[in-house]
Parts: sequence; structure tokens; C-alpha cells
Amino acid sequence: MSFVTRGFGGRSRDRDDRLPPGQTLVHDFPVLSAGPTPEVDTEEWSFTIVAETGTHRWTWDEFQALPAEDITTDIHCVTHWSKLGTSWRGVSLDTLFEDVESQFDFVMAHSFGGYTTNVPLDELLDGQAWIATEFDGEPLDPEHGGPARLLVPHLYFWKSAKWVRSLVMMPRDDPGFWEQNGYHIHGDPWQEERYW
Ligand SMILES: Nc1nc2c(c(=O)[nH]1)N[C@H]1C(S)=C(S)[C@@H](COP(=O)(O)O)O[C@H]1N2
Ligand SMILES: [Mo]
Repeated sequence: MSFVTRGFGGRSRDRDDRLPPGQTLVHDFPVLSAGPTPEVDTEEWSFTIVAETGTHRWTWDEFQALPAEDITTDIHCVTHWSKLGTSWRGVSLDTLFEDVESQFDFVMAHSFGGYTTNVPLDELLDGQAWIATEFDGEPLDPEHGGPARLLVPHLYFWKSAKWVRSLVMMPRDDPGFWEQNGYHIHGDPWQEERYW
């Protein structure tokens, strides 16, 4: 293959390979919220993991002291937009789950404002999910979930709960807000698990 063909064709093929079926690229950052943006003051903020063996809680200051990571990833909304190469900073759920003991395999994310979404625990671990507090090098905009949101980029973006306040271990895969309203229980964009 010639140099020129690789230079152009290679780049766009690369991009197409990263676009799940039925998705369209956007360059802005759409805001999708089921209700009003809750006002969440970091003074009152805390993040909690609830398991059957006990509760782990971090205040904002405690959370800021945890090791954070820079994440560059593609995101895919079920309403057909995708954004490639987005940059975030956040704390890995591997770090947050280090001392959590649970026999349960599923997690319900709860947000300030009442939103919920369910995710299997094994899809939150091994470098697959974060609690993000920055986007593009700036504190996360309230419209996009600031001060902190769940980031699970390998699933449709409705699983990335904005204004997240707790993760609660569950013995069964109970449906969250959108999952009770027709969205797929799992939400893999590569399998087009949109609705059910
Ligand atoms: N708390 C909360 N989190 C939420 C939502 C919401 O309505 N409330 N919408 C979800 C949906 S459907 C999408 S596509 C993304 C949108 O995130 P954005 O507004 O930052 O683009 O957030 C997800 N997380
Ligand atoms: Mo969405």
C-alpha cells in the first residue's frame, strides 16, 4: 500500500473502527440529563460504597487525596452520538473497591437528584471504570456531572451516572432508571444493546 493511501485511508479506517454500529461522530459535547442539574457542593459531597459487609465513605478532601489517573477514551450515547478521544481525570474503581468485601456481583449507581443505573461489578473493575472529577483538564462542569460522575466508557453513556454519590452492591442485576424505562439491562455499544 502506498504512503499516501496509508496516510489518508489509514486514518479514517482507524476512526471507523472506533465507531460502534449505528453511531455518528460529534465534536461538541451534548448534554443529556433526565432532570435538572443538581447543585452539589463539594463541602457536603461524599462518595459511598455500600456492601453487605459494611460501608466505605470518602469526603471530598479524602477523595482528592486518592491516586488519580488521566483517561483518554471514546464515549458512545445510545441516542447515536459518539465522541472519540475524550480526556478525563479520575480515581479508578479498582482503587475504591480495594477494601470492599462483597459476595454480590452487581452494582447500582445512585446519583444526587435520584438517577440510578445498574452495572455488573466485573465491568467496573480491571481499569474499566472511574469516578471522574475533571474533563479536558478542568473541573467537571455541573451539566456534565460535576463535581463527580461515574465513567464506564465501554458501555453506552447512560451507564456513566452524573453527580454520582454512591455505589450499592446488589445480589441481582436490578434495573436502574433508564433500564426500567426500556433501555437494555447491559448496554454494550458494540453489540447495539440499546433497548429491550
Ligand atoms: N444523574 C444522571 N446521570 C446521567 C444522566 C442523567 O439524566 N442523570 N443521563 C445519562 C445519559 S442518557 C447520557 S448519554 C450521559 C450524558 O452525559 P453528558 O450530559 O455529560 O453528555 O449521562 C448519563 N448519566
Ligand atoms: Mo444517553
